[in-house]
Amino acid sequence: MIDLQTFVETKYGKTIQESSNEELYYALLELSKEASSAKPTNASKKKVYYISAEFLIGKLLSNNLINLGLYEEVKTQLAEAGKDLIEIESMEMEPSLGNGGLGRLAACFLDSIATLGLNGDGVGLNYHFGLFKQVFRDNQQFTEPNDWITDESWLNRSSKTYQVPFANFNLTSTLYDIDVPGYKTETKNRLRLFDLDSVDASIIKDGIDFDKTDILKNLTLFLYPDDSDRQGELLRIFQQYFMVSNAAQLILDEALAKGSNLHDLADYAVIQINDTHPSLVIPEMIRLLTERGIDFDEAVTIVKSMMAYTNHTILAEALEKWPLDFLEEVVPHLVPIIKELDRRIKETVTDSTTDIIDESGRVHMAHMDIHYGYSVNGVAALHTDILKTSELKAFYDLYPEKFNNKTNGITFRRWLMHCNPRLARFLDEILGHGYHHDAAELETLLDVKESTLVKKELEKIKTHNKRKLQRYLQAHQGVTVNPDSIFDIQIKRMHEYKRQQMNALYVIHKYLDIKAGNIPARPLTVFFGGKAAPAYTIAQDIIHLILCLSELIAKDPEVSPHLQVVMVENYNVTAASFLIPAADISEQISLASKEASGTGNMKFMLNGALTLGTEDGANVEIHELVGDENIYVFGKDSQTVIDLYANNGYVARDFYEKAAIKPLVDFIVSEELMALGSPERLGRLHNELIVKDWFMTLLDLEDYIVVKEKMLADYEDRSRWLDKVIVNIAKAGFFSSDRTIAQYNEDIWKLS
Ligand code: 26V
Repeated sequence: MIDLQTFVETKYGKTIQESSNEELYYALLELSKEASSAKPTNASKKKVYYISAEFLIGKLLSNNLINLGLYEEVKTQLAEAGKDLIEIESMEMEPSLGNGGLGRLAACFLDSIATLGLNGDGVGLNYHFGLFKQVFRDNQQFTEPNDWITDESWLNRSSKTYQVPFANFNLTSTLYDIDVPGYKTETKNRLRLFDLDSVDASIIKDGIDFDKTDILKNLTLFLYPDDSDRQGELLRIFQQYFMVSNAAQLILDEALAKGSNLHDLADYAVIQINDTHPSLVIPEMIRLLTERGIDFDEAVTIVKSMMAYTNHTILAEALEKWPLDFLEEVVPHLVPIIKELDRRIKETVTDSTTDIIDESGRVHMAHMDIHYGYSVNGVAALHTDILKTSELKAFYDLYPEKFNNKTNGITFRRWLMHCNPRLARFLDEILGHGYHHDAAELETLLDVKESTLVKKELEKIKTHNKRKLQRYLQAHQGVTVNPDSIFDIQIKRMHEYKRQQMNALYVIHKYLDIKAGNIPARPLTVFFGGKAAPAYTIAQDIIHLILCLSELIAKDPEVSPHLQVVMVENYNVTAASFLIPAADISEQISLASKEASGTGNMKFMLNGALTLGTEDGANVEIHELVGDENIYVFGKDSQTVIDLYANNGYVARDFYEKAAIKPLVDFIVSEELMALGSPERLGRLHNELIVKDWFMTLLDLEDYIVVKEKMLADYEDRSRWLDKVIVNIAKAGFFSSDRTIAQYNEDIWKLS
């Protein structure tokens, strides 16, 4: 039992009531840190190191209080003094140590690894300004540094430092730890973030620009600094090597301390390589082992038995290939090792498409991972199938035994208990607490499917969450939304394959329909949220279109009572935790075959939204679980899309010429929109959709509109809609990251 009153009085010499929200935040930060630092770390022999460029952890206060078992007490004691935990948590800065799904998955996994009592740490970098902060001006995205590190924070500076050798200098790292307490567990794990003391924010000019050559000052400033030029690419290599050299040294240290003789290193450590950003850990570990007296052949054997690789995307742009001469310039000591690893493959494998170093001298990081790791996994059933039969077929033919699927998951601590406490409490009332530790038990909700009382309560909870989102948006963006409207939400990184532009074309359809006198049964609010990479012009153009549509509609008194478009500024984990519980419609409309899994789709389902989606990624598994009745599926399937790419079979213009499509696309360059926006941006997007449309927006547009209209009509039968909601919540248990992590452990890590 904690006594918050005494704690606050000792710290500030005043009562809870007299303290400001900021003071209370810092008191709770200290209290939570004390509670987790009192927990021992897991002492078992073998440990997993989840190395990742991203950990999108979000604010930690509520989550840590939940996991430490302090949440209810703290909330009650604050409420007794007239204070609100949500407002107190709003004082916390959100770390932006990630970009999207890959980073958020890593954060969910850390929570589940700790909760299952497994021995495992995350290892990454402590970017001082993370990914950029997004601001909107003139209906466009601008980028600013996200200054998230405050004097007091979750970071604990440790005394560990390592020397990291580069071509022209050595760097000395500093290690920061963030404790990761599991949900009601005895032990804790940690997120280990390496940093460099000499990094200097004063070199940042004009938004997020800085001197890319000044490595001592820039190394850990930003996640994914612009790599559209040579200096930018070199900086990425500096960052990646700094991350993995530190990680490898830490792993060796910890194994030695536990009694490893290095020959048996694989009994002490397994490394999960999260996408290709950490792939240099393979040659680096070989280098460090040989430096410590292990001969090269044995070092290769050891490394081969401890590296496991996860692929998170089949998009060519994200499959990293570093020119050998770039590596020569930054980390020359790794080059002979990489060349030897490549030589050994070329000696035994005739298929040159699996080479590590290709004819143009580029090093394919994923190829190195697959040849020199013992496990390769995809992140949803369809994605793993596509890897085996298409993208990585040559590798699957070589090593079928290495390939396995691990369908992604989400932590229910954050994505139910924290973000939707009303729903969590209601589920506790009708189901008990069993599902907290075994999410599959959610399925017993099906027993009360017919209950009108349950439906009424779910309806009430949804309205409550819509109001909560309404207040959040009012406070943060000055936007007023209508909680009596249908909330239709698409939140994710901006990318053509995710097809936010298709949703925008739907908005145009709806706008024109209302203008033509077809008034919808109920108002619709379409929410978007997502950042566009600064060098990705078309993604910025799509944001521009959405913002222009938002303004056009808001200013049109004929349309605005029935339709609203909201582009949420600086979409992040905090915004997601307000948006997801308020959603009626979950937009998962990627071009089939392109979204490896998606995890937002799982969060929406758990929070009682229905999916409007293509047969892509984990949508396929959601569809299988809930059945045809309880999901809205449209569009061409992945095989059709793969064949279209193979045969060059898609011609955007043929679709554009259709009577139902042309007016929608042409509206992008209509007088109305051009008056609000940039003719250059709108014109470029319009042209792109007609002459290229690489991600086949127009292919599925008509089907999308038909199915979305059906969905909106179905919404009006509240009882049947709520039947579907119940099935979705009940079946969401499969997507708990506790299940995913149990499978990683069972099949790959094999920790005790
Ligand atoms: C993307 C970008 C784009 C901006 C510039 C830098 C950069 C670096 C890497 C990437 C690759 C991101 C890979 C990724 O986030 N994949 C997502 O992983 C999720 C978790 O497995 C999965 O649910 C999503 O479908 C997949 O897109």
